[in-house]
Amino acid sequence: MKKRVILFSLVFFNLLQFVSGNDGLYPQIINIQNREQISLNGLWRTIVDPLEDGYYDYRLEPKKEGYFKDIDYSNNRTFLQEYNFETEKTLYVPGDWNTQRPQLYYYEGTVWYRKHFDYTPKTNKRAFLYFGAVNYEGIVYLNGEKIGQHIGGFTPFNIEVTGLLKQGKNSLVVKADNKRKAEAVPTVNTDWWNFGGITRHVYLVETPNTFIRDYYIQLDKANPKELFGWIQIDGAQSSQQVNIDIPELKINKTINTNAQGYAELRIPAKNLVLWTPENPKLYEINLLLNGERISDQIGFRTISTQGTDILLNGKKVFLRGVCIHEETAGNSARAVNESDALTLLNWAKEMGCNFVRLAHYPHNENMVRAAERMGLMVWSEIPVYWTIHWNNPATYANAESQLVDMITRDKNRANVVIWSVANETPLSDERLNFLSRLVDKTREMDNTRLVAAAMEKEEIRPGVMTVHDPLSEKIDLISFNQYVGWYDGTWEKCDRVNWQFDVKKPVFISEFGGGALIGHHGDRNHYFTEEYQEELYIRTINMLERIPGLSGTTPWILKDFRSSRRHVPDIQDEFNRKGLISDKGERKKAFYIMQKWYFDMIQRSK
Ligand code: GCB
Repeated sequence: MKKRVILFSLVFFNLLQFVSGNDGLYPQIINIQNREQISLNGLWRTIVDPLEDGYYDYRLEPKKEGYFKDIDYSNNRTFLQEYNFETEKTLYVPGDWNTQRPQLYYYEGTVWYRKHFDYTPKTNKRAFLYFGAVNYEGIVYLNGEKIGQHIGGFTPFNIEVTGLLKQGKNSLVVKADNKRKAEAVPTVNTDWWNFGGITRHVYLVETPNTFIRDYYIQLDKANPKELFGWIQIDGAQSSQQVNIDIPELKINKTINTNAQGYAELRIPAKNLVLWTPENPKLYEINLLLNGERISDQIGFRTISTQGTDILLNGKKVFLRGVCIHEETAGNSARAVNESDALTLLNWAKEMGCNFVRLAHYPHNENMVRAAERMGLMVWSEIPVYWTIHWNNPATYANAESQLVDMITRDKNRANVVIWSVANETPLSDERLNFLSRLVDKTREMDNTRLVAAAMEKEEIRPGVMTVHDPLSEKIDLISFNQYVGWYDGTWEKCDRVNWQFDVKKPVFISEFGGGALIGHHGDRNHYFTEEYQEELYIRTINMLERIPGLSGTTPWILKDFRSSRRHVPDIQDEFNRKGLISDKGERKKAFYIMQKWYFDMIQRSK
């Protein structure tokens, strides 16, 4: 990259931050788990503040003083203090507040979180606060001063705090606010629970003054015998040497960064074992700068399309998938840990999957990394969901900033094969313009993967379905959601429907299915019985097998999940019941239908 381009990207980063509502953030530092870090997870004191009172304390001058000052007057009996973190209730971080405290189950608004921690500033070290995610808006205060603000509930952010941390006790306050807003991404209406809080891990990360902040190491699609990419170091005033070491491949190469800390790399790689679902091979990669090492596990593969086929490493592959929300098995809270990820992903494996659609927002890094080790390919998505404000430049900047953060975090993961820019967005010129810009941005950042969106189907004549969406010209798949037999007729309609497509691209059904309450048995014509759902899956699969160019499917959805639009008492009880597995982990009858279909496919391909 030339100097001008680098300057442009920095200006662009700041501009994007500003328009999207972000403030004070530092460009993302990737691979956080393999850096020196101090955990700030655990119990935080919390003040629930529906009236947004905490912005100022009326007893103090100037008026801008507020809860974030974290002042403790409890020893001063003559001062009337109307808040006190010290004696407040706690919430666990990472986690949502809705499932931790019954009074907060429906709460949408502000909670002030406070953590004290000890620190000893070190010379020759820089320090950054890292938040895996705060839903939806996080405003961060250190020792009483605002240091940053982030918008978007599912992407990481960091703030440099070198020189701001004190010797001894430090006070960290986060105002987490999950109020829904019309112009936000997502907008006010979704079909998942609006879990609030500091929902992902928080760390204090220490780095050398000059450190490797970001890197991209992939297999070249055009020449799969070569690794290519770049390294971005941070804090250097002059050119530096970075050593790349991949012991198993006997690769050891030193490259020089330019004055902006950037270096491109291109390395021939012989005898590479490619990453596949059957053999999810990862290589240890060590990057060395001034004796400091950062390590990662990276796999290499290519993903492409040819006509109506999807090719993994040049070979046709059918994406046997399932959609997943980021919710724990058992109590349906926001999933955060690796063990949560392993339970969900093992269920997907049990069903015969080689692929998961992580709906409808970027899931936590544990999920993507665990899937990579288990041989599950991933569709990763931003929450551009249903009808958002297509004409609002701030809404666009917000969506783009979430996209950029998602790609930045996960661009080295071999299993991520599809970036998705949207879900079920009704057609209009403004929407096409908005989504096309997101597609272009995706390709500009990463041209090694496929780009998709979950589009919508159309019935052009009775029984003839297609997708007539100009977006299908821009993206790599004809990917769409369809609910024939649930929202569109009953299951017998599946027998009468045929599909045709004008565009010759791989067809991918990103959602289908219907609801059933576990243990609710009865006539297969009755909604919400396991028998209805089972019959719907049998008929849907017959219909899918008649689709020309079908290259993958992700039924909706692996597990029942919380949704405040699902009100039928004793059936839904605020759960979307389209899970193939109940919220308590019991397999429904339809689970075994999908499992058989996928395992038969595996057998046939042998
Ligand atoms: C959809 C949405 C998904 C919903 C699902 C449903 O089309 O993409 O978020 O949960 O339908 O159950 O209605």
